[in-house]
Amino acid sequence: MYNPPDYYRVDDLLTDEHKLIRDSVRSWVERKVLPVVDDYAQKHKPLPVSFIREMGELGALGPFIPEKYGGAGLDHIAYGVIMTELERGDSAIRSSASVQSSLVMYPIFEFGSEAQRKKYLPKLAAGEWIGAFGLTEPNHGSDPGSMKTRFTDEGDHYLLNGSKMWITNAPVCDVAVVWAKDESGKVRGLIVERGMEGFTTPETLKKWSLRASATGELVFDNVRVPKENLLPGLKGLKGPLMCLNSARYGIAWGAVGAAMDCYDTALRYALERKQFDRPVASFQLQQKKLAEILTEITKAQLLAWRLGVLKNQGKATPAQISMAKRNNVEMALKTARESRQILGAMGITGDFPIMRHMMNLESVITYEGTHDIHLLITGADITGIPAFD
Ligand code: TGC
Ligand code: FAD
Repeated sequence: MYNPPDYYRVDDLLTDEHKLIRDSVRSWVERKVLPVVDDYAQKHKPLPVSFIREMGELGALGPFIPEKYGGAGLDHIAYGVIMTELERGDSAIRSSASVQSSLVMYPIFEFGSEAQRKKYLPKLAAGEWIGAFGLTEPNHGSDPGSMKTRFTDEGDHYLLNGSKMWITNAPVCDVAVVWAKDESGKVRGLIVERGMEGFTTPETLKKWSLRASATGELVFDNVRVPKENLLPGLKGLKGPLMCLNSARYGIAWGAVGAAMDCYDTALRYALERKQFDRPVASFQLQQKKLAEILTEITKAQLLAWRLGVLKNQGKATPAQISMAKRNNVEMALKTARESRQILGAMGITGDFPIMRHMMNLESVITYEGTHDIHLLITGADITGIPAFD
């Protein structure tokens, strides 16, 4: 039975409500995701879209959005706890929930009109509609400010042209929040709906990572977007970057879940597996691995929890979020690599989740800002000199 580590009793810092939502998401992941996820990943097939509706029923989509708009009205620690449990299942299911919650519902709530909130948020919260977030382009990843996707004002509608690449949920999305430049070169957010003429979403195949997640492109060929689909609340790159703060925060918690699953698997295996007539866990070299993994998971848990407290108080800075995303994802990737070694050859098979987590985490360390970019954000915060300009 899954026995996630909690060496410093972080559980004691959670409320009964946090624990209730944690238990219900954990139980859903164990019943629905774990029995099938390896098969979907091996076959490079996205998990069923029905899972998104089921996450809606659990209250795992937009948990921090007010109940008035279909959300659960929970705090940011609840959101973090949900992300930990989902990513313990697979980064693919956490990715779907991250995008829906932080990158689609959040901007519609934060920058949308009242009519947009009422039209989209309840359906997205219920998982009836699936959302995607289009910022990255084929030639503009770390530097989204140089994007080429543009729209022009045609009087009674906008005309959108360009393309986005590496977009989670793209092939299955009903709506996409798309970032594009207006005629004055300002970045604006547009809500594009499936079915609009000229809008297509080809799937990206041949991935060795996030194989159970639907990734694709968003292609806009003279798409007529109704004027009421422009997000009125904010102009400039700050808008999409604010969404990233919310998603990166969730990943800082999510990565801990993937690491806990690897650690729990490796510890149980090391205690059962015998070589030289002794459990593998009795060898000092393996104890060193386990002890160091547990230390790093504990530090990452505390970092995520403290960031959650700051976020609840409205005090978490983008640079603090970058530090936690960067640290915790690297911790999870290193944990997966070390845990995999503890299992020897068995570690490379789909009978255990470690290799799948390891491959997924190669995407997680790249998306939502690469490992390098987050270091540069910390560097800029310390020195006041942005190295990426
Ligand atoms: P820069 O000039 O620094 O900033 C432009 C304006 O934005 C403000 N700002 C922020 N505001 C809120 N939150 C943040 N994190 C912010 N960072 C910057 C800034 O103050 C400025 O405001 P103003 O009022 O002066 O206009 O922008 P830059 O062009 O120099 O770029 C900075 C940089 C490199 C840090 C940024 O562009 C960056 O973060 N690049 C990484 C791109 C990225 O993370 N892409 C993610 C795409 S989405 C994704 O990967 C989803 S995966 C989902 C999943 O499956 O889970
Ligand atoms: P590049 O920006 O080309 O970077 C290449 C290398 O150069 C990296 O190592 C980078 O760290 C380094 N580099 C770049 N600039 C600098 C610099 N100034 N100094 C030092 N080193 C630098 N995007 C979305 O908009 N929506 C999504 O839903 C989404 N989902 C994704 C799902 C998956 C599975 C993946 C893999 C990506 C997804 N992305 C999404 C895109 C992701 O955000 C980008 O891949 C990421 O921001 C990096 O951009 P890039 O791949 O173009 O790399």
